Amino acid sequence: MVQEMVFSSQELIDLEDRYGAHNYHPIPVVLSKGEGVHVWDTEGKRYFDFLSAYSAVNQGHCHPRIINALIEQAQKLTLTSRAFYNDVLGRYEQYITEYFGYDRVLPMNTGVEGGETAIKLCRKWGYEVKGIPANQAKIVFVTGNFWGRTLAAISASTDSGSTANFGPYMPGYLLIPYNDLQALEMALKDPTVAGFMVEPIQGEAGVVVPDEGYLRSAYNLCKANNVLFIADEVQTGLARTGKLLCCDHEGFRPDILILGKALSGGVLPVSAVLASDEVMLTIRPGQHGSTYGGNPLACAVAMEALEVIKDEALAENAAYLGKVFRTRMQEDVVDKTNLITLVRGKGLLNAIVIDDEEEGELGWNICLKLAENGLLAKPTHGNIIRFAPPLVMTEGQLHECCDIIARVVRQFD
Ligand code: IF1
Repeated sequence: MVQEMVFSSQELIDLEDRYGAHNYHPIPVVLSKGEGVHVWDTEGKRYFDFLSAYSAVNQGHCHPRIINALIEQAQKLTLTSRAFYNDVLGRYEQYITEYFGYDRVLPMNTGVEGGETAIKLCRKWGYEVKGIPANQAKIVFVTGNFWGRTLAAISASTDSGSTANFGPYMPGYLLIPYNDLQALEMALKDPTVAGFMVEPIQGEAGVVVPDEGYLRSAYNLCKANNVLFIADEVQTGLARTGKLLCCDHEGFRPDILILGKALSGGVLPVSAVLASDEVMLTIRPGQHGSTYGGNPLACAVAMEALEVIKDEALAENAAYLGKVFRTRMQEDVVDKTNLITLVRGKGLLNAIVIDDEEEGELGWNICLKLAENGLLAKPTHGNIIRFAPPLVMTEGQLHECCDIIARVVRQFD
């Protein structure tokens, strides 16, 4: 065995800078180990992970049951392609469709592939079931949406950082304001609209929570206009907001449900699109797919990741600890400093908004200081810091983290 070379954090950062694309600007911390709510850097410093890989490790880093499922399947069969059947996919398809209450699932890999698949399904349904004239199907999106980095995804984006100099863009998209039912009602009058795709809470936009009842009313408007409601629960799903799905807070089932991230507990990319027979069976053999979509390894890992969510009551824990977190932030940060204007979120998907009009370095500098104090978070849009720990956190750990956040923010006040 080659003697493993020991690199310092700085040497590892320099390697990425020299040889990697510069498509990220990470917080300067180099991680080498993760377990539960903690991660460790190469110098052995321990941190609370308050980003959870953007809600991909809801079950905590390297959950033993999920890792064991990975190892067990990895020693048997990892990938067959869909040219042949295998002995895991069918069991997984039954398991996940019964778990969420849908007729069928189309397995993919990344969240954005889930979004692309949902749009293709919706368009196909629009032409073949709703009867929209060829190539005229439209999808309604809301401003501030984020569902990935592909050309179809950025074509819906209203963020210049995501769109500039990547044109031309995908046609057939309508954009309306988030949390605006009148605008949606107007848009749905267009008979060529096939679907409305929305995040129940906008993650990238800065944990933007719509008014109570918005989602349910939007769903009702879609039903009234024979339009499919597509829920992008890639970030809000899988117990993150205190319910299994964020849409569960308003008691309706999306026509098309997109899942990703924590579907694999942060072990490998697994996404899924769930829908009814009427929608799903509009795609026939050879009309969609992916080399790794539904591979045995992903299916085995995803089943265990979903079991863990139920067995460890992660939704209930997220609901309870979310209330504790927002109360602590309100009392110890918002009410005690002039710096933070508000805390918002649902379950353990929260954010604090900094009163920093020039959207400058304040969010970044606070996150650097949080890292020094053993808590990892990253700002979005400069003045918003998202806080999303793994859902396995205990109340004691959460209070310890709130103490760190309050102490650090007060230093900047
Ligand atoms: C990055 C953001 C979060 C998502 C929703 C689909 C996808 C995402 C609601 C696509 C992905 C990731 C992408 C990642 C950082 C992270 C992110 F800041 F970019 F926007 F979470 F808010 N729908 N979000 O949030 O899933 O293809 O990535 O598996 O691009 O830096 P993916």
